[in-house]
Amino acid sequence: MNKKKINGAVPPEEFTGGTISAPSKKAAGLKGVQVAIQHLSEEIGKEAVATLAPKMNQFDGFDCPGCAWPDPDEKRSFLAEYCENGAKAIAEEATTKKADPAFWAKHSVYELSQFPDFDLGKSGRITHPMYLEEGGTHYQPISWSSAFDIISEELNNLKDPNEAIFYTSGRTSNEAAFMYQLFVRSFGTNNLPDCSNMCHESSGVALNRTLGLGKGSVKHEDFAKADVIMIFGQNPGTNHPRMLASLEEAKSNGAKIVAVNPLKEPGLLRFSNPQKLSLLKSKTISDLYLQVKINGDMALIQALMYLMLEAEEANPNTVFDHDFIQKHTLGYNALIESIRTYDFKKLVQMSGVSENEIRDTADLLIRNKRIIICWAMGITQHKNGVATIQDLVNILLLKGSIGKPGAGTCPVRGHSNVQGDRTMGIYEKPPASLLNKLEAATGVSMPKEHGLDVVDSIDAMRKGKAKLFFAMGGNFLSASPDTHATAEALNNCALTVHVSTKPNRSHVIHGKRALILPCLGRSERDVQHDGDQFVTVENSMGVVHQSQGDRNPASDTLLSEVAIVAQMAHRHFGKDHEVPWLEMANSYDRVRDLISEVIPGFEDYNNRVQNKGGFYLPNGPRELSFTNKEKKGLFTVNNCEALDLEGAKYVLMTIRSHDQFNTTVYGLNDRYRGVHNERRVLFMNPDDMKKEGLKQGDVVNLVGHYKGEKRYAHRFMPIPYDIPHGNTAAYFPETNVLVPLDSTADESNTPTSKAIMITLEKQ
Ligand SMILES: Nc1nc2c(c(=O)[nH]1)N[C@H]1C(S)=C(S)[C@@H](COP(=O)(O)OP(=O)(O)OC[C@H]3O[C@@H](n4cnc5c(=O)[nH]c(N)nc54)[C@H](O)[C@@H]3O)O[C@H]1N2
Ligand SMILES: Nc1nc2c(c(=O)[nH]1)N[C@H]1C(S)=C(S)[C@@H](COP(=O)(O)OP(=O)(O)OC[C@H]3O[C@@H](n4cnc5c(=O)[nH]c(N)nc54)[C@H](O)[C@@H]3O)O[C@H]1N2
Ligand SMILES: [Mo]
Repeated sequence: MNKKKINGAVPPEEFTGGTISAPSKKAAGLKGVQVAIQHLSEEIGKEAVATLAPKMNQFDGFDCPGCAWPDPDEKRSFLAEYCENGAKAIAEEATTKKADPAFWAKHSVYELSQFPDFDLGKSGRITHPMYLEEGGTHYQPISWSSAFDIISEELNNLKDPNEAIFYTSGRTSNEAAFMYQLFVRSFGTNNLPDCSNMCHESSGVALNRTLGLGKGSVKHEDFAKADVIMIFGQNPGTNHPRMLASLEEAKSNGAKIVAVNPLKEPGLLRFSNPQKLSLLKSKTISDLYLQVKINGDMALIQALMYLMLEAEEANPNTVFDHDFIQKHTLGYNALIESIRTYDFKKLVQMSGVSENEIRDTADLLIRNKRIIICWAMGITQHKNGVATIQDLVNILLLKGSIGKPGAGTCPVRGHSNVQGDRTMGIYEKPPASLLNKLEAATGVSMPKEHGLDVVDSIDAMRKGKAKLFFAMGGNFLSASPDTHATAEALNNCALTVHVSTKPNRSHVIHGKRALILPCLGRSERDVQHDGDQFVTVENSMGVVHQSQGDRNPASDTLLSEVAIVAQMAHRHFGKDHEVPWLEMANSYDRVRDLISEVIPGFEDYNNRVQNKGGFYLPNGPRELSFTNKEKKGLFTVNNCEALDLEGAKYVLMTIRSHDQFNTTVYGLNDRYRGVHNERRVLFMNPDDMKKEGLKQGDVVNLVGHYKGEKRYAHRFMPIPYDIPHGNTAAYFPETNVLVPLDSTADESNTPTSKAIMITLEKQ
């Protein structure tokens, strides 16, 4: 399909005047504390910093709206269980700046579309519901009741409920997520795409198949008990900074840490813990740093399994845990047969890692028993993401490293409640058991046909098969692949609606009519008819706990996400509907009571969530009870193939800078990688730069190649960086325009954001 380009869909392609320095050799430390305080002071004022920061991630405070790394179950630092990037996340939400009706009157939608993402986000908190009428140039304030009238009118205009798409980002609380999916299914569709489709979906598919649960098996405390921790395709120094404290503890208990990453990320090299008085002393994190080629991971894992099998055959019963394999697994012989056919030399070469380093790593796996494997977007956002994760599981099963202390799977989640949202039923492919329980508990009949994920939703909107787009949080336009295709999709809709805290590009690339519904943030007090409310969230390790803000809301007009869903549902279904929507929003205890009835593991929810620190959800693999089809830990045979360059020259991975949360740009620095005041950079191998005749300060266009089509991202500054030959990196979302909509991971349909085939065009 030919793409129509909509002006303003991509941020302005202008440089901000960057400087480059040598990358840092360690993460956090005093500089981290200083930057955290600076961000908070700029957004909320110096005085407020002292009262806000200590509330984050404490037992009686609110959950950090940043990442999903868990809080320690017992000890919580007196200084506050937060980090530099958590502080930026909260500064962003608690800002005193306002995108109020005067702001929207001053700037037309077109004008706002020409703002850089940084300026758009920094314009402040949205204070009132805003409406863009058909053909309108400016958003105008509208009452909540008129906004709900418009939504209901457009829902009634649809010929089929499947013409509506209901997206969710991962900050939504359990209560809001549960209400939202109930509303959507009561309306008649399972079109519930979420950010997870672009994130850890590959983990969900692989783990469900092999272990029966799409979540990780480790607990926070396992880190302190591990012998070996492998970290694949993850940059915790920036994206999960509190994980570094867990790694530090693991190390002081004797664990060996192996990082696998095409970039030498400073957070994985050395760490100085800002919560300790020995601030200036930094500690080494990784014992081995395997600088794989982009997507060289599967070759590396298979080379490791080859060496493990060799050692096992030389000394039977010393490497593999045969007791475990016999009792708890299926498919061992087939895997061993396939390992025997591996071409070791070829795998080494495909991985990009030296044979010596691979042998050193294999030794660690051969000699030790308690192994944790962590991974994130460097693994999931590849065509073979599912298969690579299945191979990671193979290693753990061979070692019996599942369901015992200090061992297991650790897919490190992104958004702070992305895991909880899925648990609550935000899923386009709901299991029949969920639908049956919803029907039994509410008396409303639920749609059985599976719905659309992110990529398929975009396709449906582009083709005019879906006409209403509703987003519970997030920034669909900028986060999704193929920006121009996504813009066209939103543009095709009769109505686009965003429940948001701050302005973003999805508000300015809109349907015929558009609404912005402003909601409370995590740190804000939530008072409903029956009094003060708290919400609950689930972290990356399956702990469900309370979160309660106590700040005054950014405006009196804001509604909570729960109230927005309840009022929208009440308006649409009328007062005689089976679900008492408004009463549930009056007291979230009622929402939790319904969750108790419907979602396994949430029995007696209202009582159990009173526990300090919350409670663990049941986790089959952790207890060696596998609920997949085979009822066993399943070995799989996975085929290792080289990336198809599509005739292009370089592979591009799209990554996060240190100063952003997904599409929210906190600042223009990527301090650890030595980039200051600039986002339009291309990290390149110095030899490759030489070959292209490029020097620092030159400007190139990135040309994406896929199935004979070309895509362009203009004006990037190549900078020499320690990255494998033929590999490049640049930031998301500026490069999303290059991610082809139909280039997705097998089975999970996750966009392949870490492997885009490009050539360079010198300007
Ligand atoms: N401050 C902050 N925190 C965040 C976020 C944020 O944007 N800012 N985002 C949140 C979300 S939603 C998520 S999902 C997580 C994301 O957390 P990460 O997954 O750490 O995020 P990315 O920046 O995408 O980093 C991917 C890492 O994988 C490496 N990589 C890329 N390709 C490959 C490959 O082929 N093989 C290997 N081995 N490595 C590869 C990159 O060099 C990079 O270090 O963080 C969450 N936390
Ligand atoms: N090229 C490329 N693309 C990617 C990725 C990549 O690595 N490379 N990563 C992918 C990943 S892992 C993810 S998770 C997605 C992220 O996709 P999204 O979750 O859709 O994007 P965010 O940037 O996190 O959403 C930010 C917006 O959320 C709103 N918001 C913030 N807090 C709240 C709140 O409390 N409630 C509500 N209702 N709204 C709030 C604000 O208006 C803000 O502008 O992007 C994906 N896209
Ligand atoms: Mo994510």
